[in-house]
Amino acid sequence: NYLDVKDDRLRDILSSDMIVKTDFLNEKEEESLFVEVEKYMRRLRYEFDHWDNAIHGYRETEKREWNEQNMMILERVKSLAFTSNVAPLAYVHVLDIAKDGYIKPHVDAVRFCGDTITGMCLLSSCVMRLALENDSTKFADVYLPRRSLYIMRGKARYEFTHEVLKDDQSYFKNQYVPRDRRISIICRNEPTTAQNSQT
Ligand code: AKG
Repeated sequence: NYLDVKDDRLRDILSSDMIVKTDFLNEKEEESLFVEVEKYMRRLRYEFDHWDNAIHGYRETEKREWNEQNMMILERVKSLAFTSNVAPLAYVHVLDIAKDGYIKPHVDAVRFCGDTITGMCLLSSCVMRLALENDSTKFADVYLPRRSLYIMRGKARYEFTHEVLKDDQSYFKNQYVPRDRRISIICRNEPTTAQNSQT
């Protein structure tokens, strides 16, 4: 199982709102996505030095056009992840974090993104920690193997912060999960007006 959580209430929430599909991509598909994004990514420098950023050691882009094979993979992601009738955003977020990069706890802004965040994990496995935003002592660790897809929605998306652990903290059920360069290809949907009117 990909979820490590002690609290029963958190387990209930996250078993429906944080789903991981192991081996969502096969090796050829991973390579095909990698080749297309690497053409652009390798020209960028990793950013390390902004202390107030949620992400350290990263480079990123938003991508709208994909080759035919990769478009088919993205269609598979969207039809699996976006069950509500909220339209997916046209731009896909490509995030490349270095071996020593990491993502600090944050909740994605409700102004820019709807109830579902779904990401394919390329090149490296990692541990994602989801903690209750109003009580960070309550958290769950999620194992995201290389080539998996996660679907984070509803309460997991709105009420929990998410982070990707640094290499020296990268443990799942006491097992070290080595961090390497990792690329995530993330689809989000349109913000919902109901969420926006609360802010
Ligand atoms: C974000 O872009 O807000 C993330 O936390 C990215 C998560 C990931 O790399 O899968």
